[in-house]
Amino acid sequence: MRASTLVRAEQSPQTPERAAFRADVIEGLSASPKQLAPKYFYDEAGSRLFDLICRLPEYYPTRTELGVLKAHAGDIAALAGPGASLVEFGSGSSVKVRLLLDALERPAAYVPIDISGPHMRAAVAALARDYPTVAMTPVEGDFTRPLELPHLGEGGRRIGFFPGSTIGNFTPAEAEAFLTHARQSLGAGAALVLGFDLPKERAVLEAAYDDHQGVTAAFNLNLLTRINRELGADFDLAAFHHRALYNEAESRIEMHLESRAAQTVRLDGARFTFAPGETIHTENSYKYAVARLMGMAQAAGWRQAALWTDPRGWFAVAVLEAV
Ligand code: SAH
Ligand code: AVI
Repeated sequence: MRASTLVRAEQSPQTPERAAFRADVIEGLSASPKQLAPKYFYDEAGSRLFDLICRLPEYYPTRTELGVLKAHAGDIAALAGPGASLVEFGSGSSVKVRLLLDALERPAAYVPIDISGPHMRAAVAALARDYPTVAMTPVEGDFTRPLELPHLGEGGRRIGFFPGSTIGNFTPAEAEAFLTHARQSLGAGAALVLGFDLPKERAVLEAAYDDHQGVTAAFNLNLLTRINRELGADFDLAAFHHRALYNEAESRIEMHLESRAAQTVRLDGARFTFAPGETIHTENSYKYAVARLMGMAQAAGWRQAALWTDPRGWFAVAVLEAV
């Protein structure tokens, strides 16, 4: 089989998701500055790399949030009440939800939502073996778009779960819109357990997003591998360099892929030229002060029922209730 035939074979089938990916990549590489949406990091390789990131010594958010959740799982269970249903936005490997499932009184259902379908389904299959009495209905999809949630029974409370500081990967306007839509889709009487990363020293932040082993660099560069494989582009990975910098004025870590030289990349009939040092902006990770995020939550129709941080004040978990 010739190489060109192979490329075409990998590009099929032309699903609506693949067509949207192609359109977004062409639009993002045509923009100035060039940009790509972070939701596209998560193909199967990207999801595996994210799991490795969570175990890195420099990447404090996962273990810090796990500490806060462990300390307050009982408080969350008391707020949720018996027979609650959990809906996790961006469930990944469904690790943190185990703390809640262990603490809740007779949890009824778990609905993980994730764009990375095969990775989510493998995680949920393992979870279902450990929690056989909890009804599990995974939903593969983009949580920034209207999604049909499965019917969740009427018995217990609906609890949204949005950990990991994934809210920080939205712009502030997108984050507020997400909080509004989450409240509407969870419905009256719902609560939302929201984990978010707090502003801190530049050195700590930049190390967390540019680790010594180069795992975060591989995660960032995997986006180009994915575009080559799924869309037939010809990115030369060796010609791009991972960059992570703290933009203090915007209170966000930015990840970029920086072109090492003048070069042209082809995708379909289009050609995208790069100057040396020019970047593709691939991710923002906002670090919100508590007051700012609680202001956004309030504007989105939520009130703060509880809020905890770790002893260093690096990461916060809030429980919000629909007003
Ligand atoms: N909740 C887990 C995983 C966080 S990583 C934790 O806290 O550890 C972010 C997860 O969100 C990934 O699994 C990714 O696939 C998913 N994700 C990112 N953007 C998404 C989108 N727009 N729609 C649905 N899932 C998304
Ligand atoms: C999923 N998200 C909250 C991670 C973050 O920290 O913004 C993604 C990530 N990017 C680089 N490292 C981790």
